[in-house]
Amino acid sequence: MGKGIEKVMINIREQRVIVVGTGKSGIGSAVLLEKNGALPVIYDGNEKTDTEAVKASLREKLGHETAAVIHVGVFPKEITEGIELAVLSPGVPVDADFVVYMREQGIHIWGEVELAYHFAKGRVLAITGTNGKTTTTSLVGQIMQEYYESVYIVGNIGNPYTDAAPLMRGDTVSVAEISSFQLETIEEFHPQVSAILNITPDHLNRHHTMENYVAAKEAVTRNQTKDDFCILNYENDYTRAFGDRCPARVVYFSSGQRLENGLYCEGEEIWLASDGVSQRLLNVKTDMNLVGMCNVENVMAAIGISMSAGVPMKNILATIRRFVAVEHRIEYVATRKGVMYYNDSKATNTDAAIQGIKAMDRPTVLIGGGYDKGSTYDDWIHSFDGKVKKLVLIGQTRDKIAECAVECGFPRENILFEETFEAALDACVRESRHGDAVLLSPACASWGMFPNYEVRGCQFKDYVKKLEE
Ligand code: UMA
Repeated sequence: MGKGIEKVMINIREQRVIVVGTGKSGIGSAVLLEKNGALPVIYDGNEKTDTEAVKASLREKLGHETAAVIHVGVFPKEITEGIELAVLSPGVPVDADFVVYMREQGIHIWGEVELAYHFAKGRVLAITGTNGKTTTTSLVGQIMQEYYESVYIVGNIGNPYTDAAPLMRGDTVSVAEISSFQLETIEEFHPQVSAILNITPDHLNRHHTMENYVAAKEAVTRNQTKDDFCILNYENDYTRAFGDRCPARVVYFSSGQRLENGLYCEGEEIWLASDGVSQRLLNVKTDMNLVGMCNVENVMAAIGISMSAGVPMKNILATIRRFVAVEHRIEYVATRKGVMYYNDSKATNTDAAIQGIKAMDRPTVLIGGGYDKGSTYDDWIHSFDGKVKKLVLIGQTRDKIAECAVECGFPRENILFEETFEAALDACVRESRHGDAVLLSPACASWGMFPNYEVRGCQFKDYVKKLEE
């Protein structure tokens, strides 16, 4: 892996800089700007934004009152006067009217990641892809933390890059989960190692076309050179094809075939091949605590990233053996009376829930249902693949899912409707037998029954842990 890149510093001292959004990224950006002598002019389109709460967050992070000015509601065009730079939160569409207006005024538009990058030090490993980003980022983060001294895990994973940037040193390694939203507003962001895990249709309401979405993902490599690495999935059409155009050195991984060069999984083993000579690395059943082919891919990607970042293979493999699933993502909870319980509460949409059920290798009692986001469930039901012996439904979407399941050929008599989460869990215990799995992977948001998916997952785990051995 090459050295960290020398960056051209921008002069923001005593300059007014617009910050859009008052979520994590907006607060992080405003604090970083103010600490570096700029005067943030914060704008949030939500007229209900609690400006006092925003000021309190800024005060807490700055250690003194903020000098920032906050505007909410309709965009006040007059604030753009004399402004040269605006920093967008990732949730702000780049084609929003006020963003287009700012661009027309000659204002330079950066995302929060680009701003952080200008103040960050050391090397960056950037992980993107439609699915698997968080698990791969967490695993790579742990591998780096166990080998290097100064490591930050930042980005879409929930830790704004701007929060960590001022703490970084020349020898820092940043492991960054980067979304397509964040990649739309980068300019000089230059990871020494990047990874695109997979690309399947997602966020099309924001990006409008698949072409734009793919281009946003590929942008993670925009500033890379042949001194850098890019880890790509050989089994995904988009990422495989991108290998030919990628400006960095490509390391492929494959869950479907033997590669001449790269990482691949054959049977239960992961191998590393170099010019056709393969070295066995680990067994996916006995050396990993993660289940499912999606996680085998995440582990292969993590190996590719970590090797490229200079970590010796024996250290990489030792961390993989210790690593346990990210909480609420196909997380193994416990075995009770021969039944394995898995918490996949994070599966708040059908795509994620498909990964959850695919990861099961035994008859499964599945808990589904929750808040209605207007989703369709056919693809999820089809992915059951004969493994779901009982479907226990809860929440607002119960009837809609049941109707769809029956239309897709799932036997009506194997569907149970429950009023409460507790009743659903009781039903799972009743319906499962030695050798089965019970999986909470609802394909729906938790709202209506829980404040968030974390609470739903924790209640599931508490219940399971109290069951008799
Ligand atoms: N806002 C506007 N105008 C708009 C849109 C939003 O003013 O047109 C304001 C909102 O009123 C709100 C603020 O912007 O006050 C919210 O900004 P945000 O949506 O960018 O949210 P943050 O709290 O800054 O969190 C963001 C990421 N959110 C999104 O990309 C939507 C978080 O990823 C990320 O963890 C965080 O920065 C730190 O980097 C979340 C996410 O859902 C987990 N990501 C998507 C995903 O994973 O699928 C991409």
